[in-house]
Amino acid sequence: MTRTGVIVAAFGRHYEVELADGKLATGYPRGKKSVYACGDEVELSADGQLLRHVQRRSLLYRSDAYRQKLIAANATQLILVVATEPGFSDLLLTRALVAAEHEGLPTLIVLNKCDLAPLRDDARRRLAMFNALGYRVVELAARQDASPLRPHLLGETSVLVGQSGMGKSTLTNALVPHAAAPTREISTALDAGKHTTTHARLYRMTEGAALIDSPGLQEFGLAHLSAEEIAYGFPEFRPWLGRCRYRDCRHRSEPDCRIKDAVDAGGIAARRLEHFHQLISEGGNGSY
Ligand SMILES: Nc1nc2c(ncn2[C@@H]2O[C@H](COP(=O)(O)OP(=O)(O)OP(=O)(O)O)[C@@H](O)[C@H]2O)c(=O)[nH]1
Ligand SMILES: [Mg+2]
Ligand SMILES: [Zn+2]
Repeated sequence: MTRTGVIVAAFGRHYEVELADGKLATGYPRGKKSVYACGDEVELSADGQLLRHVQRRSLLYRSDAYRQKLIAANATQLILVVATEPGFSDLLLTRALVAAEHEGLPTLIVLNKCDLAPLRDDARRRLAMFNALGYRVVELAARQDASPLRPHLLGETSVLVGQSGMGKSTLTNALVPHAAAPTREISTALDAGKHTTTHARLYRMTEGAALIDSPGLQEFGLAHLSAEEIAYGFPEFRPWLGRCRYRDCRHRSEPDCRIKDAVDAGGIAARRLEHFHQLISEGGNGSY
């Protein structure tokens, strides 16, 4: 007899599955290569073999030329977590935003550790570019009070993504009673050369909401996206796409480039165009 459930923890070779009756079961993929992610709705056999996953509403993943790394399935919202310290990469934010745009996932940015006031203004300045694009930014200090985020979680399955040490698990513990997600001081985390959170886990919240905590990441490859898809992942580029003189314009130094015009006119941040060039120069995105 087959059973259905939701993957609430993804360890790679095995999975924790929450069955329809609320009980937990262990699920094993059939092949060596696993195609399942935290958040997947699955069917499994009586002995725990994962048979298939139901069609996904969304799949957030990253990839390089060789493989894909699934982050979460069926999330309805991406929450990118950055902090006043350690410093964060704005290029990584752009990467994750492009992946989310491609999946049609709304994104919210959390600026954590706002108790470290001297560093807050600099972080705010670096986030202003994203805020101006319409991405919401919520400021908080997870160690003191996570409530500014609560209204944004209602009815959503939110996945927390960000570099190691930004406070994703601290935030999870503040929002989910009894979550007990492990957290660690940054220095010791770096000494160990490892991220504190080693696998994604889904936590149920009240009122149908869920929160997925995921391991910190340094890379967010987009080899699965074509150059056109990457360009479309920059919402501020969209009005201009297809309107440059050359159909294959890379928006570098070509004449009559609408994107460059928009940068000159102040409608597109030069930094975002730099990010775009970085992303399409990485290969795996087809010709452009
Ligand atoms: N000052 C301050 N420190 C915080 C805050 N939130 C988290 N931290 C600290 O930041 C460190 C890293 O927190 P974690 O929650 O483990 O970070 P993470 O993003 O889950 O890291 P990975 O699991 O490695 O991806 C811990 O020492 C936390 O106590 C905050 O609001 N203010
Ligand atoms: Mg963590
Ligand atoms: Zn152009």
